[in-house]
Amino acid sequence: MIIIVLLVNSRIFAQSSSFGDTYVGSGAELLMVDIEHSFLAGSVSAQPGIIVTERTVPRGYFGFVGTASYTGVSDTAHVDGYVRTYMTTPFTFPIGDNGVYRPASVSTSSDTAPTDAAYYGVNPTTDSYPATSVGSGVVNVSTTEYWDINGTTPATITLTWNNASGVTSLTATKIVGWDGTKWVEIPATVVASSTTTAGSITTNNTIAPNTYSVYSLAGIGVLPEGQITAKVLLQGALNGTTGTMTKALNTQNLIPLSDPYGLGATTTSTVLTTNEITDWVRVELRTGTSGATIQESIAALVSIDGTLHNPDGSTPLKFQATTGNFYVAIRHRNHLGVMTASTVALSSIIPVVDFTSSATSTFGSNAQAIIGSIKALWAGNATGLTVGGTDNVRYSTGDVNAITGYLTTQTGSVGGVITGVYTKEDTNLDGIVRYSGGTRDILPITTTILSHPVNQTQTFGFVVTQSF
Ligand SMILES: [Ca+2]
Ligand SMILES: [Ca+2]
Ligand SMILES: [Ca+2]
Repeated sequence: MIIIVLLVNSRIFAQSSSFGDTYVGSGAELLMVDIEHSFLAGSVSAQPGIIVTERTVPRGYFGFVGTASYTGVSDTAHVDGYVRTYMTTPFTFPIGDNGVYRPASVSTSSDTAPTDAAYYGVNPTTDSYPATSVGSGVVNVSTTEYWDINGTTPATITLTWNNASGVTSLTATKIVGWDGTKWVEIPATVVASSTTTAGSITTNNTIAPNTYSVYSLAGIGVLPEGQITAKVLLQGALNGTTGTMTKALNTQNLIPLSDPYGLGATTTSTVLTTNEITDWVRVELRTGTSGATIQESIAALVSIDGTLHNPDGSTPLKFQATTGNFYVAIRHRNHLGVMTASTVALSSIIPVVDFTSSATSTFGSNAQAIIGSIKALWAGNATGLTVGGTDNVRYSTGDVNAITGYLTTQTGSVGGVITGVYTKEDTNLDGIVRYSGGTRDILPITTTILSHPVNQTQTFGFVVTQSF
């Protein structure tokens, strides 16, 4: 049953001179009962375009009753003022201000206890809701907008944002309500399809709209964690034909669950399996002349296609640093590292650092091996990563000796074979260290030395040095 609310002191001023001139005056209510109002074409008693209702108490309202609905809402066609819903079904208030459509929604309302809402495209501080008066955990209340939502019927409340709202971090964005003296957080969850330029957030629980005077967004302008989408391939593990890397260490359960660089990162076997991880790598943010100063280092996991994952399997990579310009270096325990040619800006726009692509400029010359159309870190650094130094791959008195020495120590003979190990002397990352045979670990060393573009004469004495 539909209860039609009495229009007390009903004074509807429907001016017809131009698009958007319907005005619902003080104390009046223009009701849409069981009809669909077209904001583009108008309806029986309302002009198309923007409908203005009186915002000052006693207010005017544009009401929706029964099965009423609307179409054609936009920045140039909505209600500039108060909209009221009498419906139990979820309702999005077609409201805006200053030529901008900025809806809010409630999950339910009621014939006998309707809910109304208006959008104010102004700094709440100027309307006596100071953005700087905040409760625990609330930062950066919006200084550009708020919503007045009123009623006693409990409902979940959804607020929206657009590119003018200043949202920079989805995780930082909150719904806040003015409790009479300050803005307090109302537990809410960002709707999954949201981006920083268009999105919405819904309270986790139902709430009587009258609980708070007005509602707004907080966490506006908060920078997200610094994030980088990154990719790198390891030549020693790479199949040049398929362009993907082996995950032999993974399938043999040889990859340690704590990172081998001592950075305190841990992962799980599930993450390693699910993401087809080849190995751990070390990612550095560097500053200073030639990126000589390491500002931050994290351990990451590289999957067989080169994609870097956080230790929990997620992407993009997350850093403590949230803003700033950094050289990005990716290093590995037995490959030569690579670094960007110039600094990369950490910001709300997540940069992409793809070291597998020849389009990505790298620091120094011949920074990586070129295999067909892709690039990969130079393999063969069996002596291992020197964090504070510059590593190289050299034949004698170097990386070959590291392998022969390891085998001699472990097996008593250079000709011995060790299986099931996770060690820097395993240059092709197959979990085996051996000196001879088709999968011998000497091979990546000689490949790096003999294929280096500067080593035209292909001498074994040539030393390949990390390019930064
Ligand atoms: Ca209110
Ligand atoms: Ca070396
Ligand atoms: Ca090996």
